[in-house]
Amino acid sequence: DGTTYLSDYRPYPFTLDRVALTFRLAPKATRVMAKLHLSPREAGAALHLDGEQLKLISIAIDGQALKPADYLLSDTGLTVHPAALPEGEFTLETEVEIAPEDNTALEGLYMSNGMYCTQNEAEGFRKITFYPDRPDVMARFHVRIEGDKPVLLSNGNPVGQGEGWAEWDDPWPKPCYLFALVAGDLVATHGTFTTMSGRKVDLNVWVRPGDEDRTDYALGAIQRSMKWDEEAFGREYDLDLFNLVAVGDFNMGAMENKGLNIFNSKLVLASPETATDFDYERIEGVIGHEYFHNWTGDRITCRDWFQLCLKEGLTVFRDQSFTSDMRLGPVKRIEDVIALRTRQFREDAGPLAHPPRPDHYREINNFYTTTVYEKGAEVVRMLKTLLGDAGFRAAMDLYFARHDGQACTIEDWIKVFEDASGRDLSQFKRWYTDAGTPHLKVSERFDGGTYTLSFRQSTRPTPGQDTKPPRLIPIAVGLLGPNGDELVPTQVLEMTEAEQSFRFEGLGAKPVPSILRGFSAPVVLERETSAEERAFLLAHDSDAFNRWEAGSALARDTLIAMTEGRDAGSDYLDAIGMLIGDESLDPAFRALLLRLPFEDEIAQTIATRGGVADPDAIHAARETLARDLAARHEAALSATYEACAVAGPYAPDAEPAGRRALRLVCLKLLALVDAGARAEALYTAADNMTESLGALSVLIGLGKAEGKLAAFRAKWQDNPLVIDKWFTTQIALCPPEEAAERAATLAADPLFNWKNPNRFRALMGGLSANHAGFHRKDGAGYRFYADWLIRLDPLNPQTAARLSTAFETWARYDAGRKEKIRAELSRIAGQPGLSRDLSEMTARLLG
Ligand code: B3K
Ligand code: ZN
Repeated sequence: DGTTYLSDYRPYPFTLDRVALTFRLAPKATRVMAKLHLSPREAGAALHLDGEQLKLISIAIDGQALKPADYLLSDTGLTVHPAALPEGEFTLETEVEIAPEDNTALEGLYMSNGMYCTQNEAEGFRKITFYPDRPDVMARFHVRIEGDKPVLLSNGNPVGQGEGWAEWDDPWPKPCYLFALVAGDLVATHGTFTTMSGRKVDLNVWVRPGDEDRTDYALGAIQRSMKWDEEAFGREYDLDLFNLVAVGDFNMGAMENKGLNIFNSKLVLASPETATDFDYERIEGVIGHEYFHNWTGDRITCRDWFQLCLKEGLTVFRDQSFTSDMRLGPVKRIEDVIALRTRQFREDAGPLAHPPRPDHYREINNFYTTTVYEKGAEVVRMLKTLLGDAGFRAAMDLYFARHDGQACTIEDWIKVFEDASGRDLSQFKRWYTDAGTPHLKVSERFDGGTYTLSFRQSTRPTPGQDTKPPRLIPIAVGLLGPNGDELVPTQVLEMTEAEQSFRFEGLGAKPVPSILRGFSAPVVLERETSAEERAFLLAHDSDAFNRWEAGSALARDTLIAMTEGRDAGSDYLDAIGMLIGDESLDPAFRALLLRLPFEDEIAQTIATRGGVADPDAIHAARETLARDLAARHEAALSATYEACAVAGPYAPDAEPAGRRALRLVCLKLLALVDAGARAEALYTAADNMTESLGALSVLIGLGKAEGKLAAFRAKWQDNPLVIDKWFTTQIALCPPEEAAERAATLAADPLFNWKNPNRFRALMGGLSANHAGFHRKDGAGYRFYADWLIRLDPLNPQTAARLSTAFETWARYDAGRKEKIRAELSRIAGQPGLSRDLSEMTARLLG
């Protein structure tokens, strides 16, 4: 049925050490000439090359044209019969024709605003030429580009250029998914970086003319990434040139092609007037991520796509560490855990659950998931926790030394950590092979000076995995005394059994435990605990993560009690009050404390505890709690709002960004008592997008933004990235009952260029982010969303499939909503000619 299995892996029977490619560019008929230097690794093997949607013009071996009987051509590739192959080394030359302009899927070679560009991961290269399109075939590429564009780029070093042509040579062997070509009318912002061994590297950020005034931040982020990777991992850049290109049509965030990173323009272009603090932080993080892939991805790549988390989990871990060092570490950790829980725990709890290393797929693009990326990063973080900083660094050094230039597996990776530490990590490996989020139930006993913490771990069944053996869980624990002092500083308990107890001796009084400090393992902690204890930890815990966690657990429990009509008490409101104006706490940290849990997160928690999530009740509870919070603490919120104003010109650094974040949280709450007066004033006064969009968002929530939205549209209509925000924000934050209609109105707006992935995501993502709006009882949200997935699928299956994950939570809701979601999924599944991408997704979603 077209399923690929990990267990079917076989090495490629040929080696391919050199490739020469010539591109003769034309929008409707690009010619690609490929010369592959091959030699057999086993006698008598047929030569199979992947290829899709290619028009074969010619094919020859060692200069001799092949006869039709020598090979077989199919929809998915080309196979040369063993009898037509020479015995030793040989060259295979093909010429094919492709039509970049008709490539709406944006995989392979396509066009964006008149510019040629490529996206080959995972399997796009087979849409460019006949080739063994698999990551374990690594070759040196020489590329000639002919075309009437002023800038012609590929990987590696430029080795010649003239009017209408350029040649590039990449000295580093690489799999074809890292091949890139860009040709267009582009301008560069130039910079340099001197590496730790004193080599000068030229840096270019390439953008469309007119965008060059928004590139400085990206250039600085490249320089900071290069420096950081030298300091934190001892990794030096390995070419004399590093090019980065921004494109407007891109299916995802960015791509780590060797020496030629290609980015979605929203992750490059930034100016104070057009980008928010959040955008700046993401730009720096993603630029870091792609740059760090140069070692973890490019120099050491994956043997096959099942090993994807080998490069992605590790590289996310690296970019998180980078951001943590560039900004506020504890705040970054909390943000990452919020994202993990809202996205990955949700995936792990639903029909799409899969291990960080899956063992089968139909369409690999459907496995670029939060489990592979973010959970993959958590698994690396746990290795670091288990080995300690020095042990981790030693293991990483061994990984680079042992596997440079290779295509590796998770087994290779684990072996490195075993060899570096002398430990047996076979139980730990289950984190890679088993799906689902472990639940950790905690109980405690205090008895004659001995304090005992007992844990029970269990993981619910996930699709295809019914039983889950216990995992090795690192549990970082500290104990606090009754006055809030740290009695026992953080230590890492290693849980290996299904049930296990740990004792702490010689304590004078019953301590208060701070468990899972820094979120030391991606698990759901279940602990019967009192609101008093949470408030105590919120006031005293020395671990910033657990401090925040105590506050957010209080908010969560309060909200859940409210949705169930139980008396929620005032513990949360009492506890949070003292912290609002506490100058000893970072503003960014206070902003996180004051931000109520997302509605989707509350729904997830309710479902995890066995309840049925009611989106309307959740929305109402959150509104009510916000109102109560504002009314109760108006004075402190107002004082903090004033105190956090940032003077002087805008800077995107962590410190002023944290103040703005706190200020905007206060603004949002204050709007519930001042009817939006402060938001009106801030919107008028703001000189940066963070504050304008923040103020506008508040007014949208109050239903008082119509005039401003129209003016905003008129002002920014020529800036696609700002217009994307305009689409998303008004749908995501408008009153839920209006969301579906608003989405429909905006879908008819001439600015809704739905073939552009950013714009499509802006609208659909806005709708799915409006939890109660998307899950409107009558199903209007579901219907609208499904209609558009059906419409997009024939053009861009990858993006359609990706967005179908909005439906993964259907099991949380009442029978009526469940049925409506399932009906939409079945309707999508029944479309004639549905893509492999979307049909795999609907099949898995329906279970
Ligand atoms: N490696 C790319 C993702 C490719 C996604 C293909 N569907 C970007 C990244 O993770 O850095
Ligand atoms: Zn990546």
